Amino acid sequence: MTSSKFGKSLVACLLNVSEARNKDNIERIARAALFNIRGQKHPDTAVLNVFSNYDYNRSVLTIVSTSEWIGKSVVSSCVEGFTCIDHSRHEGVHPCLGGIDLVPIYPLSGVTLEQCGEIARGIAEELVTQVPGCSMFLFGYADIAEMRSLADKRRSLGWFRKNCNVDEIKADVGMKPCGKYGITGVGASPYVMNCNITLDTQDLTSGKAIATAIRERTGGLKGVQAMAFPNKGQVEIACNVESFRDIPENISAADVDKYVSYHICGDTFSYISLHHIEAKVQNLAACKGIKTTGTALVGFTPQECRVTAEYAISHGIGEFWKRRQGVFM
Ligand SMILES: *[C@@H]1O[C@H](CO)[C@@H](O)[C@H](O)[C@H]1NC(C)=O
Ligand SMILES: *[C@@H]1O[C@H](CO)[C@@H](O)[C@H](O)[C@H]1NC(C)=O
Ligand SMILES: CC(=O)N[C@H]1CO[C@H](CO)[C@@H](O)[C@@H]1O
Repeated sequence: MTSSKFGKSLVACLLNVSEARNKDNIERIARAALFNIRGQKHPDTAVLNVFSNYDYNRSVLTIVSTSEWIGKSVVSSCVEGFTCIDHSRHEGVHPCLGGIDLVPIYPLSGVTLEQCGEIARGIAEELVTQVPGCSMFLFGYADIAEMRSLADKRRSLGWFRKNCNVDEIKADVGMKPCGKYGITGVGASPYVMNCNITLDTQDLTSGKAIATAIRERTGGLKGVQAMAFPNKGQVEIACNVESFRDIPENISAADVDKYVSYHICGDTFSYISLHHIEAKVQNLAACKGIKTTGTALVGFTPQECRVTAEYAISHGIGEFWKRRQGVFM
């Protein structure tokens, strides 16, 4: 389970919490990844990035650690989150089902997807023990029985619906969901990037048509999920860009440069390049007479995440996110 250069296996968790407007709470959740309740430091853990979106009332924390420590760090953050977030009071335009909405575990180096699945299941079990009343659904490599993807699970649970009733959901781990905690998705998969492209329009209908055109499920780009949201008087196409294990073998020469590849533990992973997604959205928007005003990567590409994790951990910079603030977004 070790990678040659850095000497330690590395795992990332892009923790999605349904809070952004209360900055103190976000700070507490981020710091909880780094220290246990007695204030002792978790070794080999860093929080690389904290991204809060005020309108969505949602934040994404990039927590990285070794496969040995990631579980403890993530559980510690989630316990803090469950304490300070009351999901029954949630307000925000982004869909969500839980105060801690999503706990995805991604391999960065020296660790397999199956091992990440075990880590994710361990986190789910530990959380329902430490926080009685919270509930989890499992996805990807943590969902050993069915291996259903996050998007699939979310659709079947009604995540995309407005005012979905969590009381009707049956949890995979823990009790029937309650209002204060909602239900949390815990799972493992190849790395997923979040990026968003802003359209210079207030026309949400056009935005939705563009999102449909690039979404894999409706015939668009491989590994891409997309939704359109109103944001600050414009429309934003928010995308999840999944890495996948294999590039289709019959891919044409013209399409090869649309993919970016990287290697972990003998596996090759690929994802559609952000430039390609951006160009595609620009084309579709231009046909409707709409300009795009920018593309933002929320967090890191998988390769950047690994290199940054190695740097932060080997230099003992747990609060790396504080150095980053204002630099990227
Ligand atoms: C943001 O969401 C949290 C719970 O998810 C809620 O407690 C809080 O009141 C919301 N903030 C605002 C200002 O609506
Ligand atoms: C590649 O093969 C798959 C299945 O074998 C097929 O669905 C797809 O259309 C093919 N793609 C190209 C570009 O030929
Ligand atoms: C969903 C999301 O993270 N939206 C962000 C997209 O990028 C702009 C900056 O270009 C942010 O303001 C949004 O919050």
